[in-house]
Amino acid sequence: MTARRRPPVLLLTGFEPFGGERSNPSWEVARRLDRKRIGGLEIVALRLPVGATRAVRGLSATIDRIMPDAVLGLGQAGGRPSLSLERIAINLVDDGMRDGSGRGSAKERPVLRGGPDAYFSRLPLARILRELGRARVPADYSLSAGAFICNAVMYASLHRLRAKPAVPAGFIHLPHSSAQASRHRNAASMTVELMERGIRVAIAAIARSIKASRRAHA
Ligand code: PCA
Repeated sequence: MTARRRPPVLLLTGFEPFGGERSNPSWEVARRLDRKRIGGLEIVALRLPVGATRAVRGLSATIDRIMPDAVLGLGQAGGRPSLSLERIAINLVDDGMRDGSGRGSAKERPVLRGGPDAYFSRLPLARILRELGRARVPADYSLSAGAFICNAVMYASLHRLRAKPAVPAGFIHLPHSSAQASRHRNAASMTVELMERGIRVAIAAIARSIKASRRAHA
């Protein structure tokens, strides 16, 4: 008997609200896409806490359990004017900001003791940026995902998948949503609908690059 192959799965993570906000567009978008199929990839959404240790633990356990074919992390970077395609994640947590539990502390530590200094994104960034441009969703590269929880999650996903180089993994930061804009009058914002459209385009680009690399190795 041949086992039926499950459809390829993309793990899409978002975060709980933090910093006194009522919502976090990263989870708003991930939640809307949960269980959808995009480019043949089935989306599994996961909501992460804004605490480095808990977020990394939850993410790593989910990667081990569902063995995704791609991982895309989303988070909020308030003040950025467009979707930020992160290029690198570093092995550093500097959570001088308060975390979601309200117990922030300014301690520097590695994301994972003994891990390499940094990982590059394994998403097809050029393809994603090109297709976002075509779809008229504002987007740009960002050199580094910072040194807070989003960076820790990007780092941990790339570390967890280090022995599976064919699995694309990386991170995209989102601006404030329009719903958050009244609290941040001088900062750029976007509707959740536009961000969702952008993330759909990004996932479709990831799906195409997975297909292209499978064809190349067939
Ligand atoms: N943004 C924060 C953590 C959670 C989120 O959505 C960050 O950029 O690290």
